[in-house]
Amino acid sequence: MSQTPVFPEGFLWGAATAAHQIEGSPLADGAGPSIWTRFAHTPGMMLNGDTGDVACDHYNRWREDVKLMRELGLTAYRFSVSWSRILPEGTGRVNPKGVDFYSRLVDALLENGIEPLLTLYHWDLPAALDDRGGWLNRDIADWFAEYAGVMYRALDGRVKKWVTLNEPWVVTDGGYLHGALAPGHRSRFEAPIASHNLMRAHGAAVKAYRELGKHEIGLVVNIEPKYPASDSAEDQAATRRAHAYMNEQYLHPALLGHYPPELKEIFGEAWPDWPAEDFELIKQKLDFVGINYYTRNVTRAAESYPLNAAMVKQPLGTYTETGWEVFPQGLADLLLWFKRTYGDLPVYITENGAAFFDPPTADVDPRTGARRVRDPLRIDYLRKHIGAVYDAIQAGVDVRGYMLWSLLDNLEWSLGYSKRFGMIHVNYATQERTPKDSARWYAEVIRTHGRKL
Ligand code: LGS
Repeated sequence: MSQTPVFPEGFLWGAATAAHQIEGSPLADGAGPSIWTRFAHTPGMMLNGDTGDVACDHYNRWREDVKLMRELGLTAYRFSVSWSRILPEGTGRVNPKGVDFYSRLVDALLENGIEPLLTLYHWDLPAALDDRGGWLNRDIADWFAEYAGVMYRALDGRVKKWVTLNEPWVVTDGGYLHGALAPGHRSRFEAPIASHNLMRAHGAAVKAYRELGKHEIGLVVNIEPKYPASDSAEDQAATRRAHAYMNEQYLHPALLGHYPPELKEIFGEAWPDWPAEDFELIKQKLDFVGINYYTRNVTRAAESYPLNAAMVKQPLGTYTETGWEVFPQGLADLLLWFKRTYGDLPVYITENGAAFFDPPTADVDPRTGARRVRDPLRIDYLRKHIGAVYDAIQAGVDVRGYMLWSLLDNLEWSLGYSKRFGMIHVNYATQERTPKDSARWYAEVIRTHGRKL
């Protein structure tokens, strides 16, 4: 990035969260349990035994949180709906109090000039549906479309940007292949089935949207560029597998109507021959794609399950507290790859951000008396990544917005509260919120529409 950036008019500046990570009160007002509530209460699954029972207490403090968003000048907010608040058993009976919670939230956002981006599925499947096979049951495409339809009827018009699934790759890789995330399965045979049903559910929800909704709908994927560690044939092949597995496994069927051939190579006999008509359901016209970007991956051949590839740590690299390399150029590379491969579809950066070790308590600025959390590494990370987004826009990629992960420090899934991604610090003992220096910096970026990066 060389000159003063001028972001496109209407470019959205936002922040992202997910229901289970911030709301707390998972069973309030008639909600049913989700697989994450169940998983978190299974001994040994969560770091430090943390659970989402309270989280950021956003379920009770959402008004305060919307006020904070307004103070920072956000023009968009990406959040997710918890399916089991809406349909406690996953299908059938609708719980009006669950719908009301999100309806009030959306009204408050609109009153404050903040555009809602609503994610229908950010990993918290109703436990009742897991009992019926969850993502392994083909019927889940209908279950998901039913739930989506309830939300479209309740909120379409007020919500104009809908997301079907957040990161199907993580749902499958973490939930069905490696087992570190709910529902905690570890099966090479289940993973392809879960993936395929996620995509069928995505297709069914988009189809239902075309009947019931009038605005925009898309899919959010987590993708990262894979660079070969050397030019050896083995490393090149390993990189190709890793790329197909993470970057093409979901975008290819959704946008091109077929899987990349490498998946058969990776899963072998566990990769079924799918019915051709499934791809008609999966490949629906999308209005945008959301990209979550955190890091890159330098890849070498290695014995590993199931990819036979490994990440090569960069001796000169900078790493975040979660051990992910800071590599802003990767975001620009990725966006250009996306355009080359899938064409000129509008893109939102639906997540980008980092966990760093922030000072544990907010200190007081002696000059102003205001509480402060100094997080210069996060500011540096954000500045460089927003700069990379700008570079991609200059190179012709149609990027329409940037959502910072995350608005608040929150429950980082099985890592519990140990990792803080927020631009707003949360004191979990008192629930006090303190905007970090990065939040003040981001507010200035928004105020100047990115001119002051
Ligand atoms: O909190 C999650 C964030 C944090 O980092 C959010 O709910 C998810 O949607 C998303 O997966 N999130 C996330 N992803 C970073 C994945 C980077 C993986 C790099 C692995 C390298 C060893």
